[in-house]
Amino acid sequence: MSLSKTLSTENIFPSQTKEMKLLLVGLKPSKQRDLLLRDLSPNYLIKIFVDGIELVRNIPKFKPSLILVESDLPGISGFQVAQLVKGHPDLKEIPVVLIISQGYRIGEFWSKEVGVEYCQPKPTYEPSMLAKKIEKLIEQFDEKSIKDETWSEINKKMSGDGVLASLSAILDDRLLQSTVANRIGNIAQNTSHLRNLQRAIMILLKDILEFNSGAIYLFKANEIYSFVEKDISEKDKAAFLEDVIRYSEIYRTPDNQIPPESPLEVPLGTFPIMEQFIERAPTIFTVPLETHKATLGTLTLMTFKAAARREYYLRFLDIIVRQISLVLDNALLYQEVHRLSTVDELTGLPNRRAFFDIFMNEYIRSKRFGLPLSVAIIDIDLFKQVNDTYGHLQGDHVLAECAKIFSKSIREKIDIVARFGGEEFIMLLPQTDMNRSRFVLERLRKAIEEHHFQPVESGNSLKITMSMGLTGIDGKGEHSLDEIVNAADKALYKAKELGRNRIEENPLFV
Ligand code: GH3
Ligand code: MG
Ligand code: MG
Repeated sequence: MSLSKTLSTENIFPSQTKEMKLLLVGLKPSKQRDLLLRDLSPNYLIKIFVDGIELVRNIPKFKPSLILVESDLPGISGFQVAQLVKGHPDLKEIPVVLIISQGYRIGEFWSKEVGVEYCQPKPTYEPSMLAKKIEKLIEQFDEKSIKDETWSEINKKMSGDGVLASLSAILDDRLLQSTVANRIGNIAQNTSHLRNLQRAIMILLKDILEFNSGAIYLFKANEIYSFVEKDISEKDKAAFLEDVIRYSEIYRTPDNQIPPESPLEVPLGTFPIMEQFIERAPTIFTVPLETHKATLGTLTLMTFKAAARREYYLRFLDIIVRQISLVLDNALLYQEVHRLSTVDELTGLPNRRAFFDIFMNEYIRSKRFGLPLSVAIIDIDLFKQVNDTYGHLQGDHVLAECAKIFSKSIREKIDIVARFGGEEFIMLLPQTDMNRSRFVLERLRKAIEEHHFQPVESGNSLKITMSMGLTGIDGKGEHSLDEIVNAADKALYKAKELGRNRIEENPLFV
């Protein structure tokens, strides 16, 4: 380091002009500045500006290797200088060092947000240390990363009022981003239900962008949630969904492989017709919904507007997809946790807890409308022998297969079969009297009796039977849920006593 006391910004080694790197400095006069520049001037060309706008305008002219500014500058502040540089796709690699005049904590926070490489508090920074840090940053920066033709383009944009126009565009983006983030945050706070969340997101998007159809495709759920305009024909809608799938494929990663079946389409609703478009040539935008862990799926918007402003849509989508991904990821997680707490893992049937929730609702309904309701407990006969003979794994397999047979034989969305524990199942038949229930159970008993359960490994298939205890209420008396379950259990006990593979009844009315 030179001990030279010169503070000249002129080159003191004329022979090295060509190789010397240049610093743009926006620091107001002070003793510290003089000390800092004394350390730097032997090795670098230094151009000083005391006005932020002037400094930015001169970036393309001097092609600096580093920009050193203080936050409190006339024209535009050092923060804004930093935002302009760091928010510019071609300039953002140029290192920026910020000297913060006041409020260092918040200043440091903003510096990091903006992407400033290094910041120091004005009152206390150590000039020689800062000089060393600056040298290091300059060393790391590769000037060749910005091409000559890029510089001349930047020059055009930054002349005249270009600086302020660029700055206000950046600030507008930031404001829009945080406003939309805030709105999405509010939506997420009000609902964790996936479908409601997606509907709210679509409505918000519709407030901001013009589009005719929109879809959120979640890979894991294998569902497409779509919102279409009222006058969109079935044919156009089908074509749109096809496009959603086609364009989404490129965003699939190995951990969300192409599912065997096509995704389920869940309509979220319709938009009112905004405009009658004459030209029906759609523009489609598909962007990935990503978190740091994975690609959750995609967001697709389709617009019939002939002159869809591509740049505008893409920039806007880029701004908001992160927030959307974040809240969807949370909702998916919530849904999964909820599912795990209500579903029996082995059989995929509702567990005991989930069963009692449904049972309670159905009981209340039965009482209110005076409707019958039946409950049956179903127990595999001599299941211990299955485990003992074929192993526990085979036992598990039989349980899972039983669940499939049950699900096939009951009335979908009306009757409920749950795993009650071990090798016991419980069935709820709402609005069903015992005559009808007996018929359903008998059919089930037969189906099980006739079924050949496949071996997990090799060997012969095996057969099992089931005993069932049935009870029912007529919706007129007063019962507790436990009382109803106990009545069914008693009937089951009787069925076992009387030789198994049979149905016994124990109604709770006369
Ligand atoms: P019964 O006809 O009197 O019901 O005879 P059982 O052998 O079925 O009845 P028991 O209560 O003596 O035995 C039930 C067996 O079910 C014992 C237990 O190992 C087995 N079991 C319970 N849950 C599971 C499970 O999740 N997987 C497997 N493989 N076996 C289970
Ligand atoms: Mg049992
Ligand atoms: Mg048993």
